[in-house]
Amino acid sequence: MNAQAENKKIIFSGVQPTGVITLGNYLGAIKNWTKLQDDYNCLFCVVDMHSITVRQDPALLRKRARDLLTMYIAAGLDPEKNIMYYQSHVSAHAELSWILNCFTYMGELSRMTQFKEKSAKNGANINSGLFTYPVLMAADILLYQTDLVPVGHDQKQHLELAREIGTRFNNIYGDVFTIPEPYIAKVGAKIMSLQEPTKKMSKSDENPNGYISLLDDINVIKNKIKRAVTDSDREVTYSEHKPGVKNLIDIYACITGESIESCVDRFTGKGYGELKLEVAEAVVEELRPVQERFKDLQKNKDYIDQIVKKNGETANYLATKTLRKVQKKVGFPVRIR
Ligand code: ATP
Ligand code: LTN
Repeated sequence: MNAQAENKKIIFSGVQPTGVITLGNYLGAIKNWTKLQDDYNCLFCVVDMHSITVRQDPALLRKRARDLLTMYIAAGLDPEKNIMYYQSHVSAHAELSWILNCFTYMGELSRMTQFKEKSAKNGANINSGLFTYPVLMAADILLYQTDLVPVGHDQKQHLELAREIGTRFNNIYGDVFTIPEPYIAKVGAKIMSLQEPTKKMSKSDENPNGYISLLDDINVIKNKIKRAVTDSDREVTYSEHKPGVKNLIDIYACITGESIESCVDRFTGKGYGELKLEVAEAVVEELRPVQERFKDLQKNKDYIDQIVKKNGETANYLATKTLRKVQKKVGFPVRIR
C-alpha cells in the first residue's frame, strides 16, 4: 500500500466466509468497495475468525475463505491496489481484540441485535465468541486507523460500538485510534429475502430460494426472481407496504445506477411479471462476467496464494504498528530487540 504516501484516507471492510456470497453482500458491500478503491487506501479482509462463532466444517471453511478472496477479485477489486487478506493470518486482530474486551461492557454487548438473533438461532451453542464478536470487529477496524467502513445496514450498530470503544480508549490514553465513520449506501444497503421480504437476504438462510448466490446458475437466478414473493395486488408501487416489490425495485436501481424515481416511472403500469423479467435480466447481466472471471481465477490457486501472502505481510506490518502503541499505552513491558 503506497497509499499512505499519497495521503489517502483508509477504508477497512470484510465479509465472513460462511457460504457463497449473495446478491445482498454484493450490492450492500462489495460493489461499493469497487467504486471506492481508487480514492482510498483499502483493506478488504476475509474475516474467517468471525465465522467460527458458528460451527464450521474445517475443510469447507478453508475452501470458502479462498473462494471469497477470489470473488473479491472477480467482482472487480484490484489486488495491486487493495490489501486483501485472511484475518487469521494477522495475529494482531486477536491480540487487540483481547485488550479491547477489557474496555467493553457486558451491557453494551447484550444490546447487539445480531447477538440476539444469532443466539436465538443457535440455542445449543451460544458461545462467548458470539457475544464478543463486535469487539473483534472493532479491533479489525481500529488496528488500521480506518477512516471509513463501507458495510450494509445490518452492521451499523456494530460500527457504532466500534466508535464508542475507540473513543473510550482515546479518552483514557490520548489519541491512539482514528474514529471511523460508517459508509452505508442509500440504495442496496438492505436487500431483502426473495421469499420473506421483511427479512434481510442472508447467505446462511436455510431456504436457498430466499437468496441469490453469486455463483447460482443463470437459469436458477432467473427462476428465483420469477418466484420472488410479491403480493396479491398487481400494481407496481414503491412502498414499505409492498416489501417484495420494493426489494425488486431496489435491486434494479442498485445494479443500473438509476434513481428510484426513474425506476418507479419505468415500471408504473407494468405488471409484476414484466418487473421480474427486467430485474432478472439486469441481475444476470451484472453477474455473468463476475462468474466468468471467478471461474478463470479459481483455476489459478498459486496466484491467489501469492496475493494472500504478500498482502498478509503488509497488513501485518500496518496492524503491528497500532498494536505496539496500544500495548505500550496499557502498560505492557516494552520488547527489547
Ligand atoms: P451470515 O448469513 O453468515 O450472517 P451475511 O450474508 O449476513 O452472513 P456477512 O458476512 O455478515 O453476510 O456480511 C458481509 C457484508 O455484506 C456486510 O457489510 C453486510 O452488512 C453486508 N450485507 C449482508 N447482507 C446484506 C443484505 N441483505 N443487504 C445488503 N448488505 C448486506
Ligand atoms: N461483522 C461483519 C463482518 C466484519 C466486518 C469487520 C465488516 C467483521 N469485521 C470490519 C466491516 C469491518 C458482518 O458480519 N457482516
